[in-house]
Amino acid sequence: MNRTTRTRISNLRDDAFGRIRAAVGEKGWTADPAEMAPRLRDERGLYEGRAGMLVRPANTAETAAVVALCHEAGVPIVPQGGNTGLVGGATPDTDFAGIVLATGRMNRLRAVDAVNNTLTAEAGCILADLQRAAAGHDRLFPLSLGAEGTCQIGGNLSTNAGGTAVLRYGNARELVLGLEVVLPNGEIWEGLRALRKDNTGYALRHLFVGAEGTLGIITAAVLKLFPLPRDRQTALAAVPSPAAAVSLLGRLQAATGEAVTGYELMGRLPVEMALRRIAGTGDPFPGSTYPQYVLIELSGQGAEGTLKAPLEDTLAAAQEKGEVLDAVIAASTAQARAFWKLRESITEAQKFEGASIKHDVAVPVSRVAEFIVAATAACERALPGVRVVAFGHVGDGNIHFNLSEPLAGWTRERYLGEWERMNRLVHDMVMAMGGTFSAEHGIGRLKKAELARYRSPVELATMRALKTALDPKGIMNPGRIL
Ligand code: FAD
Ligand code: 2HG
Ligand code: ZN
Repeated sequence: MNRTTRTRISNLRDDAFGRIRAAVGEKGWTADPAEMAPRLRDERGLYEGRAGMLVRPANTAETAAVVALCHEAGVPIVPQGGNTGLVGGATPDTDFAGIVLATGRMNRLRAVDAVNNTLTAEAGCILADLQRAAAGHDRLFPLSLGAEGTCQIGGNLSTNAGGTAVLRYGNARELVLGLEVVLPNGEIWEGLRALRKDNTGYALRHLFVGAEGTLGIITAAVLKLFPLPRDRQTALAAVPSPAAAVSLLGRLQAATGEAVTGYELMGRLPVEMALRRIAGTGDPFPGSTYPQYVLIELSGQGAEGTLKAPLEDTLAAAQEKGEVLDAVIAASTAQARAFWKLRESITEAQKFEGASIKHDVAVPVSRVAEFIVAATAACERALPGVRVVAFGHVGDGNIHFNLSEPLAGWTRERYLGEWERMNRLVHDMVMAMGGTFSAEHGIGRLKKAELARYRSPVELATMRALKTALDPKGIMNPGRIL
């Protein structure tokens, strides 16, 4: 690129920046380095970038105006919600000259229709606020994950978030009926339909769910609500092995069917990390250590306590067969919360335990136990001293197979140098088992090479064709996913 072209692009960009500032008003942008700093690094501390400006539109019309200006001048955009994503998708590159577009000010709950069991919310609504709003109408919005106090529904949909209730209610994709999206050329697609049935051509909403901001900006969504459960039983069971955990899941499903709402596995090491690092966590079996734990949640519409007897009976039957070593059913909401706190603290606790090479993998539930055992042995053999932190949504076949730095003898840099080798070992194994190398966190920046490696040329070319058709100038979250 010669100097004249560079100058012309820079002038275009400056002009566009000025018009963007005018479009969003004073509250809608900042270029203050201190204010921008937390928006320019990712949750895991893996990436740090730069941007010309942080833009915070107040509504869909402002978002559309900003995107149209960017489209015209070729200014790239990184959309950002709560910035809790784990694959670097919301963090700009170090040479990024475009804008970060944060959705946080678009946080109106537009409507709740209790008869239709739907809620319409803007992208910047915090997930926990939506759960509370639904509960206020005696309804459940079931999407639930550790970052729910910070992540935003636009980010949840853009990553097709999973979490702890997928087993019963599905992931984010299954919870969305309609979307409003600002397309890469600044046009608004008004797809906020609240219908369970609508076979009118391509289901466009599914293109934007899981697109991680590469195809447009989700500005609002119609989400499904469910009856608020009347009965909820939470238990922690100590089990001898992952195989026993999977077997216990089958028993619970046979006994209570759909009532199995959450089923989370935790190895002893992640539990120890949470106990050691996070204030307010407690060992549910003080004085005893067990190899594996499962957190079980049953819920249903029967009278309070209805599910307790089948839960007790199933745990007792499993104990007789040696599949359960010990178990405690929460006697109060506070105790149930404490079990969940232990589970939800693992990600934060692991941060204090040195560098982590994470693998967000899934295999068919029938192969979860085989995977955990084989992958643990392979990683320990390949990297002696590595600490396997395996936990997660075993009911969906989704295991967070994280590898914490050995306790001694390694630097962070040297350990992270093992990233590619450990990824290969784990991901090859997962793929050979009919699984996936990214179950719920997405591709972002971190797993681009894995996508290119494991997805077929036909699949990649189809994705590229979609991207080019919708975003021919490549301004939406450039360099992410593909
Ligand atoms: P961001 O991180 O801001 O963005 C994520 C991606 O979406 C980026 O590519 C961004 O460009 C894009 N994006 C954001 N908003 C929009 C929009 N409105 N339109 C278009 N693109 C947009 N994830 C799970 O799936 N399951 C879990 O159980 C889970 N637990 C977690 C626990 C902890 C403690 C943490 C820190 C993270 C966890 N995550 C989990 C990951 C993360 O919380 C989710 O991916 C979440 O859905 C991201 O939402 P966000 O608003 O923070 O999005
Ligand atoms: C969870 O299930 C999240 O807690 C985060 O998906 C997993 O820290 C992780 O790897
Ligand atoms: Zn998870």
